[in-house]
Amino acid sequence: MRIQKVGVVGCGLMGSGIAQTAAQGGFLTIVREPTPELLEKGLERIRDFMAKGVERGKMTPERRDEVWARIRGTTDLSDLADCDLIIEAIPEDREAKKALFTELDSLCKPETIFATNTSSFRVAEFAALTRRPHLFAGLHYFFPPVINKLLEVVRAPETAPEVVETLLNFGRMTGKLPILVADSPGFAVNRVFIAWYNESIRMLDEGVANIPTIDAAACEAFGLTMGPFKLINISGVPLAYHAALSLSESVGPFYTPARALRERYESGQLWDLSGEVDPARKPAVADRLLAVVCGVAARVVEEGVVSMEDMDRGTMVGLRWEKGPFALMNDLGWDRVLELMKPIEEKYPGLIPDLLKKQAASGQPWPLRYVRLSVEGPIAAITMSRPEALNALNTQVLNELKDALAQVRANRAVRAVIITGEGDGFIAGADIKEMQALADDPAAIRAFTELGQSVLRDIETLPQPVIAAINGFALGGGLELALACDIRIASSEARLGLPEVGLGIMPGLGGTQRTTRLAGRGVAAELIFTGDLVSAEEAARMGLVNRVVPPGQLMEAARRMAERIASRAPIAVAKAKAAILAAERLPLEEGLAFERERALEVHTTPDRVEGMRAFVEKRPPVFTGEEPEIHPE
Ligand code: CO8
Repeated sequence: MRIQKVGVVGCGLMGSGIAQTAAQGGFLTIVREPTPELLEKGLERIRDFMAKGVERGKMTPERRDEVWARIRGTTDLSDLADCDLIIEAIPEDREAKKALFTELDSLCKPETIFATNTSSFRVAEFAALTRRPHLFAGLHYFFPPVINKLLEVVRAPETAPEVVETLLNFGRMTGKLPILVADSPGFAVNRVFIAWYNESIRMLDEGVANIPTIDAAACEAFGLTMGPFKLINISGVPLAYHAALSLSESVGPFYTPARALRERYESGQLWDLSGEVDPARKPAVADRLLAVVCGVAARVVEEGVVSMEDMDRGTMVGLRWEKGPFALMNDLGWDRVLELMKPIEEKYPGLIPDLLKKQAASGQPWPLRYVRLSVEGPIAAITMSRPEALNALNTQVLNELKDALAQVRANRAVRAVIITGEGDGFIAGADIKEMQALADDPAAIRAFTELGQSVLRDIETLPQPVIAAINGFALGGGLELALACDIRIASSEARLGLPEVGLGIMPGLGGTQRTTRLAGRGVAAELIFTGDLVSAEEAARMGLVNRVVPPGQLMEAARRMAERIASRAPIAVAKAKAAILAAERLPLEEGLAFERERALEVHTTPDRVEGMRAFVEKRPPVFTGEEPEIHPE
């Protein structure tokens, strides 16, 4: 499903930002407000936001003009009739939304996808009013939509899988980090977020601590710069109140707005943030918030709304928490988590779900995965899936990648492998935060470096060819990983480099060796000594990348190449790979001898018989990868 033209209905605070991100993603975008005055105000919002972006150096004037040129305004809903996607971003008024979708359904071409940005209503309720529930989903943006990268893609019961896939891709192309959630009240992240601030205010109600202490404890426990009270002062008391009220009606009384929140809402006043932090009271506040958040997060996952990994990602990216609830629980360990849960279980019976209790009883940490392996026919795809850190390589990721490679090695049906990254980055290097924590322990840094080198060597020595589909930043260890692959295809938007010396370190995962072998000493020296990032085109000119394709065609190009490789004789390909690698270490005479022996081995395979026979019979060959029979003397 191709999206080229996007309609955004409503150009208020959310709609204007949504329209800007769509235009930034390269989509022709039409915004609609019902009157010329509202439309002008909405367009002004976009112009202002982009002007601020230019002032702050986040956007060049050229980029602003280019984005602006893709935005049109209208007051006439029928101008949206031929849009491929329409995103509704009008105020949270159920009847108004119903009327809008009914009208759009009769106006728009049958294949237009509809998405609502609602945060309070069920997507299915609106989908059911149209003749296209399979083309109906939610796109739940977070404030401010241009800056906050989180996007919940809401799958209603009838949403077609290809629509979900299209919207996930649309989100990525507009610079968002999309997570997939089910159509349930509050979706995923707000369930946790609202529980977090409402519980903070309840502690104020109960006199557990004062506002500065609760804010300070929340900041420390979740690695934040702003606690719940300060945040609500900025985003608005009415918003916080209504969001809690709405969840209390749909999910249950646990979300009933805390007394002080209701009072603030009724008085129209902000919180008074002044006062002294009481260090003695901080631990009790932090413990209670951690317990509530972890319990609710596990409940939302148990309900099948979201995966554990996406819940963590959503809270980190959308709420700026340092760690998600599941990673937090893994860090705390079950003894501590259960100790935290005890008083919460008594206070809110039934809040802690069986899922959490069962996992605790197993004694095993939550099985969070950051590397996804999928095998379709003869092609394995390995996706580095830690987009909140641009897929940076930490010990856990390296271990998971090692496992995935071992599975691929053992699977004889796999004949080609693609490695790519989720989100904006391919891999932005080794995880600097983890390395910083290990830095004073030479043995730990050595172990990390050896693990990284061994995983990259696993890629290099895999019998199946490996294609790196470089979708974004390939930096430091990320470029080193790509260089360990056999072939590199890059998106034209990818940026590559070895910036280590700028961090006071040097490449340690093969950057000095593989760059030199592939592109020569001059290129290696320039990249490594300057630490400069280069474009995909420059990298191709340097010989680091085989080819460059437009971003939307990257995976298709990688897949097509993998399919061609997979259609060839696998033993011939594997032995040829070994011989190509040998060329890097052997003098020519020895290399030729190595090649000759491999070629003779390949000559004895049933696939050689099949390949030549098929040529003579003028038909495509069918290769099995069967090993030759060994006849003992
Ligand atoms: N490690 C950890 N986190 C990272 C990394 C990384 N390498 N790269 C990005 N992230 C995180 C950021 O911290 C940020 O998260 P948060 O907001 O929570 O801090 C998130 O990813 C998004 O990144 P930015 O907000 O920075 O995104 P921008 O689009 O503004 O910038 C860049 C993108 C230019 C890629 C920028 O993130 C950057 O410069 N990253 C670091 C790149 C780098 O220096 N890589 C080399 C790392 S060192 C290495 O790989 C050495 C390997 C060998 C080690 C051997 C040791 C002996």
